[in-house]
Amino acid sequence: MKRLFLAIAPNAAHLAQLTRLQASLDKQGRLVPRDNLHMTLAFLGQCSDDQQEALCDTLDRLAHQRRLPAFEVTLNTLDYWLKPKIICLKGVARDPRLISLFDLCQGLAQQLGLHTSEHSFTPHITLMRKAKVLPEFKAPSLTLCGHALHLYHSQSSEQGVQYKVLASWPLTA
Ligand code: 3AM
Repeated sequence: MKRLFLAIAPNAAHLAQLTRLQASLDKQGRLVPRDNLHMTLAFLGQCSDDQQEALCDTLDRLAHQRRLPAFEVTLNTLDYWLKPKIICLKGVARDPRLISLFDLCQGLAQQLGLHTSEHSFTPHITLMRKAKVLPEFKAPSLTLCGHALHLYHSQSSEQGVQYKVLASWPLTA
């Protein structure tokens, strides 16, 4: 079994902006390493090899049929989420293509008997975990263009959590 999730990776320019933003956060928490910064579309939980294969086959087919839409989303608000104790840069899913990609990922998870989100979708990138308080400054605005969907394997090791990309699919403009 592998702990998997589907997500979008920020490009190099966005990573630079995000790490600058992280540098200005109070050090009361654990910064997410640069290589781990991502925008989750579906946390899938523990997946068997069969579930992973079925997921990848379906996403291969949808990508081939150009049914995975590219999208834009603006993340411009810093927020502190009390329950998971994270600080994130969040936005609102206004682009219908992003909403349909989120619905598609959640629908696939449901069909395969995997974890689905019980919350409404708030696009966000987690910047800090084990955070104590929300910093009081205005966030920069960052517009992400989603051009690829990635399947990540989340592995815990002594060095911390590592995310490895297992598969990627192009999103069609
Ligand atoms: O994009 P973020 O950082 O919010 O919080 C975890 C992270 O999301 C989330 O999956 C992403 C990759 O690890 N996650 C981890 N465990 C989870 C759970 N049990 C979870 N989401 C929901 N339920």
